[in-house]
Amino acid sequence: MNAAAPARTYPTRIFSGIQPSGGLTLGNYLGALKRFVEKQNEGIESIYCIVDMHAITVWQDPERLRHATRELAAGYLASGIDPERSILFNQSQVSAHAELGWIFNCVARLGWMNRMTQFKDKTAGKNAENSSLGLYAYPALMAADILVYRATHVPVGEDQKQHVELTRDIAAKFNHDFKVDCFPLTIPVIEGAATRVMSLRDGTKKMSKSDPSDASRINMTDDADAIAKKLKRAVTDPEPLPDTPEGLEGRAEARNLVNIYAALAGTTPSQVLADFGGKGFGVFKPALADLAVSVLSPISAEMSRLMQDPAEIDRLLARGAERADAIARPILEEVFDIVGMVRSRRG
Ligand code: AQP
Repeated sequence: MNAAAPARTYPTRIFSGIQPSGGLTLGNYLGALKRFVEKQNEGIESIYCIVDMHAITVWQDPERLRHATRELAAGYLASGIDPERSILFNQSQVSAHAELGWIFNCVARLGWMNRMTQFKDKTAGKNAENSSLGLYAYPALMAADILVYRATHVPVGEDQKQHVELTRDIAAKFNHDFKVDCFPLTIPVIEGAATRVMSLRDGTKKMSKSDPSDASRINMTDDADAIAKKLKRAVTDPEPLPDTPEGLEGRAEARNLVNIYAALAGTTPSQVLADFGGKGFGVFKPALADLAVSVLSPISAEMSRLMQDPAEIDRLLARGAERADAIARPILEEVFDIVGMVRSRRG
């Protein structure tokens, strides 16, 4: 292991995850789930995870966590993830994540972690000293989630870009320190019209499942009435919509609604403005509500159906975990060997 290892080729493999830290939002759907399904349907090997160990970096009621984990699994399935073509499981059932996570805690530098903006955002206005050590170390565990499968691509929303860049730094440092080519430099895949869906109450804040204001987000389980009401009350300005995206400059809330429309319709903001330019929000918001309901209602109906059989969801997750473990374990054993850990039990 001392000489520089020959360059390795890493087959294209996708990994991504979502935290069961509450119900799914439209942001999670457009920024993540919808795109996961597109990747799966392009035939790319895909591993999708319910990152329950990340969720507990902030307090979670155990019963709610169990429910949110199953509901998130239902959300993946209802959105179109096929548990045969993709691997779908919850993180805590594959212990290789935690094991590699510890090794990466020893690779990542404090200076790198101090620059993570999500930690700063999540502790803003609170006593950071009272945050869990897990919340601080979260990006190193996320690097392990990705690299324990040698994933080459991670579809994420804009907010996770910095964490994927840290994953690259950790991979590069590990490869360099041990003079090996063990991990790929994973690429964040941030694409589409809605890589950062904003709060309906404040166009400068990300739509988030843990925002205390339910009016700030559309939940995947909201009914048609709730969706229409939330969009009707969404903060906007009094001006009509412009004819081109350049006219959205300085109009964060208007831009957000146009982006949401474009992502839901599978079109571009330019096309949306070609159709709605010059019209006011009194016309645009009801059209957006109809579109959102037509996309989300079948998914939420399917989620409710799946949630009637939690044992079947648990069975699917266990099967997914077995398949994930079969990929992760040999990679982890290689890492232990590189690091110099004696593994006598392996015979
Ligand atoms: N508002 C968003 N716009 C676009 N993408 C988003 N994602 C989340 N919010 C938006 C993407 O969804 C995936 C899963 O995110 P997560 O649940 O692991 O954590 P998060 O990014 O911290 O999402 P939340 O909803 O804000 O959760 P809480 O409130 O628990 O922190 C990621 O790909 C993310 O980019």
